[in-house]
Amino acid sequence: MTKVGRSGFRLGLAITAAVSFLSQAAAAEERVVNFYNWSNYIAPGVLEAFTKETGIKVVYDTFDANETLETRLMAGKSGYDVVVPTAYFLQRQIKANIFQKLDKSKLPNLANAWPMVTKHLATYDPGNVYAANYMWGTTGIGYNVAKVKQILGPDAKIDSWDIVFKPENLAKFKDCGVHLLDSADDIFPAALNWLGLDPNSTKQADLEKAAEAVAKVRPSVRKFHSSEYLSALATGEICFVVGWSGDIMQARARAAEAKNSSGVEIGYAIPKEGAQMFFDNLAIPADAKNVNEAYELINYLYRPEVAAKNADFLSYASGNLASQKLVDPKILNDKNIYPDEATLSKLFVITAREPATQRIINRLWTKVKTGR
Ligand code: N2P
Repeated sequence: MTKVGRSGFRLGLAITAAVSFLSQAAAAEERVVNFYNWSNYIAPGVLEAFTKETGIKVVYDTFDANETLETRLMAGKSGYDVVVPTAYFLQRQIKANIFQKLDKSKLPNLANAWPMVTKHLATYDPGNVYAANYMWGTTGIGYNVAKVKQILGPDAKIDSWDIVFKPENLAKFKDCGVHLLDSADDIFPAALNWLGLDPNSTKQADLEKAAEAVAKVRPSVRKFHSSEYLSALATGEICFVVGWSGDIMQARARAAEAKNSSGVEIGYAIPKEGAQMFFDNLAIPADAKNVNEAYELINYLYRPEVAAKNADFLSYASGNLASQKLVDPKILNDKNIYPDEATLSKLFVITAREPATQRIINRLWTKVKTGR
């Protein structure tokens, strides 16, 4: 009994060893890329098609705030191979040495990049050494068309930040539901711009005025959040948001698809006083383990047909110029997605903040949100 038991045990060990050897061999062969991207920021099917073609498995994870990404990257050993920081975060992250220089010989499809965008990005990443633009967009106002008509009258137009920052205006939307991005770097510049101050201001007194403007409308805000508003707008659960262009237009598309059931129509406005234009970019962390796979993924995302698929589905402009001939004309001709010259002249960009300024911004933001 003991004998049999012992040999059975030995056999068991031998099998376990063999199985573990085989699975290690398989693991050594399996190619993986860990991709950490914004939520609602890739067209369905893109990553699956990449895996099918290359055999590289994509471990996909999402975030909805630059601060979340930055905390993980700064802590080191994030485990990510491709990440998507917004340009004004990228700028200081480059200084903190958390990215590797891109080997452009491994990214032939960067020849498709849009020079207008590459030039903008160079103000954050001189020489475009560390990053390639993925998508870009604006921070504006999303609204439920029927609710706006019902509340403000049939001829009402949403075209000014007055609707957000005059407390008596935003209060009208309180009951049907208001969300604001949980992003100080989007909301404070909008408030500064509305106040007639420099949206890029780093003066404490200016930032305090912006915080005060947001604090005054806070009683009308149901939630500060940066991804939930997409479906909440589409289903009619909320009627008003300060959010990102493409997310709001994805809500519009989703509501239109569900037309018979929800009947929700969504509008997006770039206010006449101006709005922020942001650039989100593909970069490889310095300590990435799967660097070749990261290059393959970035190069794949830069194929014109892949970039066009993303622009079509996401309603964000792609940093890929060659993709434009493949983008749905409805998307390409939508000035809220691909702004024309007149719209572009109203847009502003923000630059990286010094740590001291960022600390002030973060403190004011927490205070505004919590009311303390
Ligand atoms: C995608 C939002 C990306 C824009 N959901 C934020 N930079």
